[in-house]
Amino acid sequence: MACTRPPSAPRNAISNVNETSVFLEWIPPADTGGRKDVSYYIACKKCNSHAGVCDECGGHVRYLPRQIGLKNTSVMMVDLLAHTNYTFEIEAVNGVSDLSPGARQYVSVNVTTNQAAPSPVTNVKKGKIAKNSISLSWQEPDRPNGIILEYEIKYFEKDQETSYTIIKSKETTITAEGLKPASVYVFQIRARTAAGYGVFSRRFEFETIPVSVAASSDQSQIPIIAVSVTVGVILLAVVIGFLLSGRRCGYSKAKQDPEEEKMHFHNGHIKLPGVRTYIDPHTYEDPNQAVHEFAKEIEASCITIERVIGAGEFGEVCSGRLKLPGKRELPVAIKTLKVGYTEKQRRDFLGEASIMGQFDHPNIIHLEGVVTKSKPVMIVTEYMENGSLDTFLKKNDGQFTVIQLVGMLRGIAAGMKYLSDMGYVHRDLAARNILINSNLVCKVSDFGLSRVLEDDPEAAYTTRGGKIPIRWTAPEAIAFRKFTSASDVWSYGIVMWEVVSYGERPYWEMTNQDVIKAVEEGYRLPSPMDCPAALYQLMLDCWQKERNSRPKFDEIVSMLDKLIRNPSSLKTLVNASSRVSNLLAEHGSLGSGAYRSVGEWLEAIKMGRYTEIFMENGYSSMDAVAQVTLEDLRRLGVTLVGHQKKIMNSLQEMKVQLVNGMVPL
Ligand code: ACK
Repeated sequence: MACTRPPSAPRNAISNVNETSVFLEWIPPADTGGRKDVSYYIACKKCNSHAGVCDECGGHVRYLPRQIGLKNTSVMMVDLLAHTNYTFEIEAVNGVSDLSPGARQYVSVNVTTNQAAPSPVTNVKKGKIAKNSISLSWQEPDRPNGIILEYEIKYFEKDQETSYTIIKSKETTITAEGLKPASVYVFQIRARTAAGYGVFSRRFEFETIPVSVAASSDQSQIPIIAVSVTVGVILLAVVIGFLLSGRRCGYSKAKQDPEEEKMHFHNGHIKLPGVRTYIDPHTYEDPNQAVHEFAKEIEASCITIERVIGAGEFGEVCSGRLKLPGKRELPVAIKTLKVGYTEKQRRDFLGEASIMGQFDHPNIIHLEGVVTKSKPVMIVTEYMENGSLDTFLKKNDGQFTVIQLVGMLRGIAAGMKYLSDMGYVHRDLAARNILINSNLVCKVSDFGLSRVLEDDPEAAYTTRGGKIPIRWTAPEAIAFRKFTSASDVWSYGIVMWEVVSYGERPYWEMTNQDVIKAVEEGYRLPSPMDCPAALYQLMLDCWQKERNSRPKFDEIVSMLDKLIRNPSSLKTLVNASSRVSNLLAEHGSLGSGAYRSVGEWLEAIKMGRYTEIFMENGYSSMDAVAQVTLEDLRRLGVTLVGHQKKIMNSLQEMKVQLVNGMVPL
């Protein structure tokens, strides 16, 4: 038998970061070393981007399914640190690798993890316990994964879980008051960062002391019997009040720390309002006050403008650098307000900063601050290297794996979940309003009030006078301006379609009126080419007519997380021949359409080179062409993906127009 050798390095490794998890995928080495026992080993290094040094990751990182001896060409690393640079080296090894003196053959991938929710609080201690109160203290979670904004403490009487109380606190101590004497209470604590809540801690049980002990331990001079009578009377009054009001649980006005908010729940019927709610800057009498409440004033001398990157409604958008005293220099995007603005324009321009400044989430564009004390007035945000998502995808048509596309969609959904939790309705969610950075992290941008729609070239006036980006907007928002998080979910479905079709224009060149009509009649966009069935189903769910039946953003995030964790679930693609069927409830005939012959049609889309092949294979009429599937195209020798797309999309477009009676003559 010939000598064998170690394999070459794995190829085309790609990564997908989800908070503090990283998914890696690669393809096998070109050379297996003449052996069949190739497996993979993952080396993990944690790198300091400033010092340029890397250390081994240590034992806290978990590898799914394993770190050594991987047979599959993918792996997931979980429990990484947040906001940290990692280098993963994927090495292919076989039975003779250990015997070889040669250098290791690996491919390396650099990633930066995102902010994540904190790990659970593990260490909770009881403090002072009285008959009606329990004090607790705890330590910050082992992995805060960011700045802890607050803690949520949930407690209830043991075995009475359906009636619980929630206290919020910025401190690591609280006192729960208004408790029953001699009763066991169960406490659970969780921490929140900008990335959301971590999971609750395990249950900690503490018991209030009985009245008699409390009385003696307080060295009260009042006889125990008197205390008991008083307690009895109070309890009786409480019970009567309780029966009269017909309520079993209500808002408690227990004495509390001003930092704490406290709410009672019963059977989950009282909804916890958003942890923080978005405040409409319009509610401020003086808009300047709103800006300075939510945005930091930056000295113009800290900003260096480098180049113009685009044009906004109010002036140029530039890239540049921000160097605040004592901080690292940052690349930033700078939106400027052009000279000669009116007071209303200034207010509307800065309105966006007043909104953006209220948000703090890894998938929402981050506001660094504003310049209002000198001219030009500027809004400074983090810099997103790859610009707007729609342009970026068009430029990189077909270049990403499905997992990467789902990663982008997951980010957008997480940002939207955050906004909907804050009570903010975006109204103009579209790929053109998403920015993407060099790590392919997508962030929702373009915030505003009426302005948002005024400066969107896609927005059109409706018969009722509003300006709406029709193709992205839910029917109820178009018809009677019912803009809600559910209408944002509809728009999210359109963004999913834009992403999977690499920036294709929704409904192609159909007119707005035809889009409204088709959607009203129950037609929906067909699946993009090569779209996983699970993703198209999610799009259709987002486009349910009944808005309450659409999924919520948290459900969308969980669904996408599941797909990312189980990539094989993305392997089933929408059947090519059924792609257009839901737009084509009643098939018309393409024969009566815009083109008189197959040749004319193929010439029109610059695919004339295939005319002969089509004719020779029986696709000699437009009606026959209507049945062509992607598999047929491949069989006919149309192997270039770009050509396949051109032909399939043109067919779809003709069918869509047909459905709406809009075939151009
Ligand atoms: O597609 P683009 O390059 O990305 O062109 C538009 C242009 O400015 C006008 O909006 C780009 N842009 C806007 N905000 C940012 C940002 N924070 N980082 C990078 N580019 C941005 C956008």
